[in-house]
Amino acid sequence: MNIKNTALQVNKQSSHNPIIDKIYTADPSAHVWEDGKVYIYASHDMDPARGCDLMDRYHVFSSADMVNWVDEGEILRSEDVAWGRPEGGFMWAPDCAYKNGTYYFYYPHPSGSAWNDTWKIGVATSKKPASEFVDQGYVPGLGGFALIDPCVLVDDDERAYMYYGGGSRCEGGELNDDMMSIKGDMLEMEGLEDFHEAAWVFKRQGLYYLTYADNLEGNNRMRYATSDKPLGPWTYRGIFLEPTGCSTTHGSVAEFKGQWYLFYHNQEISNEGNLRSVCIDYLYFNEDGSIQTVVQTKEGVLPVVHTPSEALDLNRYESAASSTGGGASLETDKQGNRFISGLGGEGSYCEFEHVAGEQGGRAALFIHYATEERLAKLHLTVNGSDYSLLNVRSTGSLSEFSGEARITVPLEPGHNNIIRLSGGYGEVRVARMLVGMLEG
Ligand code: FUB
Repeated sequence: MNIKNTALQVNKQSSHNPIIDKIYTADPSAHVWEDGKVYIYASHDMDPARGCDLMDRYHVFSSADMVNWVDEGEILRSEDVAWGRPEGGFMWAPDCAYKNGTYYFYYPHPSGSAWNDTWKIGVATSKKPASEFVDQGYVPGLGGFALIDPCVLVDDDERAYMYYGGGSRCEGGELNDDMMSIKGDMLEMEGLEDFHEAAWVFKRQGLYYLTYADNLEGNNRMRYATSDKPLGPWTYRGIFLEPTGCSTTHGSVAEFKGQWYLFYHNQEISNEGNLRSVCIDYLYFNEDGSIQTVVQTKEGVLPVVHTPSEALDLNRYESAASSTGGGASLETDKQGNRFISGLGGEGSYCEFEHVAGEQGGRAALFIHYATEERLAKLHLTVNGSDYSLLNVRSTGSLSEFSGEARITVPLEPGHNNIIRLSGGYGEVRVARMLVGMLEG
């Protein structure tokens, strides 16, 4: 069953915490999908609450700027789950993953009346991020006591890993390509200190982070550990979220347009531990990759400013440079933002391969750059054809990526267009290229 209940909150200065105040939400799992928006998959604390039994009717929330959030409506309820416990309820902390054109929504739910001994991880799928989910059953071979809080990481090489855990035990394992069954066995995650529940795994600069709730009586905190492998062993790194005032804590970490955020919940609105509300605050890393303690605020976060290109109603996507040469190279700054430097020397270049041209036709390119030169240039070729010299103007510094060069070029149908930017006309750094197909 899909029930659409769209409510848009507009024009706020900052997001304010809690960010969702129309219904009670908890356990936020945040992801940035290919449409450039950030989505929150949350638990729904049904009001009035009775313990955590009645949690049901998952909603998804989306935002293009981190401040204005759209309730995309309900996506799944316990009545839709044919294998679920007859009494319903107990739709606990979910997550969502995207692979090969399908969104996989993972949720913990008991299959029997003895709820805490019959947990399973259900999977619902859709071709859309926030609607039309259909339950596909549960992950076979897994189940039982405290098997809650699934989280799925799709790694850069497209291999996917599932983690879950409650009752002080956290396990992880690789998913098969079907995203609904486990390859081999689940393994206990080694090296975590005081794990309670709420596992969340993300990757930054090649390092895997596993965050989780600890066991502090009545006031769980969030801790984390890191590893250079997706399934550990893990090195414990510390506490990064102090108590929120709520007996449970559960969060996710995501990067949106170059800034990292913590999504978590508190009980600020209701003052009841089972009527919780999702919040967002900034999350910062130290140079050694450790996470600074998150400052919990009432103000929340500021809107992410749209560039002129994003204001255009285009079906845009970001294309990453796949190769560099002639002295140009791919670099990462202290905030983890990637850019291409060394485009000053003659013969230097960066190339974007596999650029999608959809059915073929005109495409607007938005090249985001930084330069100190008053008037530098980049040489553009498309599919081997000499196309244009692009003028780029000073942004004041080589770390100020506020420059945007827009040009429209023809692309071939399919996914094999090659766009090359060559230097030799003044030092320019390129942060990213956005591509939007134009009609007509
Ligand atoms: O929301 C129900 C449960 O409370 C979650 O599964 C836990 O992580 C805790 O937040």
